[in-house]
Amino acid sequence: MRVLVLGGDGFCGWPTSLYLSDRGHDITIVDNLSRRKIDVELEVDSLTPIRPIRERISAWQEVSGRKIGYVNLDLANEYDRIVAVLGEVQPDAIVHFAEQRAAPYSMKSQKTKRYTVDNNVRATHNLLTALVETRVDAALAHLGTMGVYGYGWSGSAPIPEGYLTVKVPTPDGEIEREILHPANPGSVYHMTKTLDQLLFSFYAKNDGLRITDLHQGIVWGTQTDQTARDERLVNRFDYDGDYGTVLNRFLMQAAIGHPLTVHGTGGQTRAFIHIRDTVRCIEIALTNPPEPGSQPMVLNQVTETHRLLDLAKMIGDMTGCEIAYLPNPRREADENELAVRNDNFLALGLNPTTLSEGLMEEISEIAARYKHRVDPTKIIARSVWRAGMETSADLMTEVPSEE
Ligand code: NAD
Ligand code: USQ
Repeated sequence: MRVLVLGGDGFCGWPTSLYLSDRGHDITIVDNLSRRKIDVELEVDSLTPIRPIRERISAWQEVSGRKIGYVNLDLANEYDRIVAVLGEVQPDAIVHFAEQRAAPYSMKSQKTKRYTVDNNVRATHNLLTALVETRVDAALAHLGTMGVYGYGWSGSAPIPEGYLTVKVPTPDGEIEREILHPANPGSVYHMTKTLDQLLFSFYAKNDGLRITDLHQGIVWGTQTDQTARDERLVNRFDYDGDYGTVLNRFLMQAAIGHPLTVHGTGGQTRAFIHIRDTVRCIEIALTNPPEPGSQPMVLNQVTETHRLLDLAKMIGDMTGCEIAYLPNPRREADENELAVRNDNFLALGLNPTTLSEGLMEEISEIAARYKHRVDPTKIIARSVWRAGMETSADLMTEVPSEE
C-alpha cells in the first residue's frame, strides 16, 4: 500500500513509519516538525538522542534498503499543499498522528490552549476536506484517545468501542439507538479529540469517507524491532513534566533514583499499550477499513489497565525507588475504575506485549543508558489545570543526586 503518515516524525509516527516500510508498504511522512520546536520552546530534549528527520530517513535506507518520502508541511495552515500531496502520492491509506498531544501543554496558558485547538481541529478538518476535494479514496486511521470517554462515568461497566446502545423514550414506549459514547474530556487536548470525532461522523455520513478512529491508551516503551536496528533510528522518549507520560516517566525516574512522582493518591486507573503494539495495531486497522458509507469504526487501542499507584509500587519493588505523593496539578478524580473492551484488535490478531515482559528491559536498556541526558529541573509537572492550584513543584524542587 502507499501510505501517508501524518506526524511521522513523532513518538508513535516514527516507529509506525519504519514498521510499515519494513512490511513492504511505500511510506511518505508529512510533518512540520512542530514537536521538535516545542522542545526548543520548553528548553527540554528527548531522553534518547533523536537525529534530524532527513538523517533518520537516510539511515533507514542504509539499514533496510527501503526509501521513505518526506514532506515538511503544516496540516493546520497549508491546505493547498495538502491537496497537492494527496494528488501526487495517491495514497491507499493515511495514518493521522499530527496533533499537539500533551494534556499538560494544552493547559499551560491561554496561548497553548488556543494553539492546541487551532492546530488539532484545523489539521483534521483540512485533511477531511482535502480528501473530499481530491476524491482520493484512502482508508484513514486517526489516533484518538481513551480520554474522550473520561474516567468513571459508567462505573465498572466496560467502555464499549466508541458507540453506546441506549433506549430512547417515545410516546409509544422506547426505541433502541446506537450513539457515539458521551464525550467527557479532562483537558483541552482531550477535548480536541472529542471534536475530531464529530468531524469524522459528519464526513463519513456526508461524503462516504472511510475512517477508523483509534482510541489509544497511554503508550509506553521506546523501541521497536526497526528503531533498535541502528542508534540513528532511535525513537524519542519524553520525560519532562509536560510531554512525558506517566509510565515512561516512572521508568526514567527509577533509573536516576528520583522519587516516583505520583499525582494525588495514585488511585487513578488508566489504559496502556506498548509502542510495539501501537505499530501493529495501525497496520491491522489500515488493512481492515470500514466500508464506504458506514459510520466511523472506533477501536479501543489498549492492552491493559493499571492503577497508577500499583505501577509505582511495582517499579519501586524492582528498583528500590521511593514514591513521592505530590499535589495533583490536574483536575481529575482521585480514584476511578476502568474496564475497556478491546475485542476487535484481539479478534484481528493482536498478541499484546504485557507490562511484565517489557519493564525491566526499558529501565536498563533505555532509561539507564541515557540517564546522563536527564535535566532534573524538567521532571516535575508545573502545568496546573486551574489558577491557584498548588503545583507539585511547590513541594519538590530538590532532586536527589545520582548514585
Ligand atoms: P508526537 O507529538 O510525538 O507526534 C506528533 C507529530 O505530529 C509530531 O512530530 C509533530 O511535529 C507533528 N505535527 C503536529 N501538528 C502538526 C501539523 N499541524 N502539521 C504537521 N505535523 C504536525 O505525539 P505522539 O505521542 O506520537 O502521538 C501521536 C498521536 O497519537 C497524537 O495524535 C496523540 O494524540 C495520539 N496518542 C498518543 C498517545 C501517547 O501516549 N503518546 C496515546 C494516545 C494517543
Ligand atoms: N501522572 C502522575 N505522575 C506523573 C505524570 C502523570 O501521577 O508524573 C498521572 C496524571 O495525573 C494522570 C495519569 O498519570 O492521572 C496519566 O497522565 P499521562 O500524562 O501519562 O497521560 P495523559 O495526560 O492522559 O496523556 C497521554 C498522552 C496523550 C494520550 C493519552 C491517552 O500524552 O496523547 O491521548 O495519554 S489516555 O490517557 O488513555 O487518554
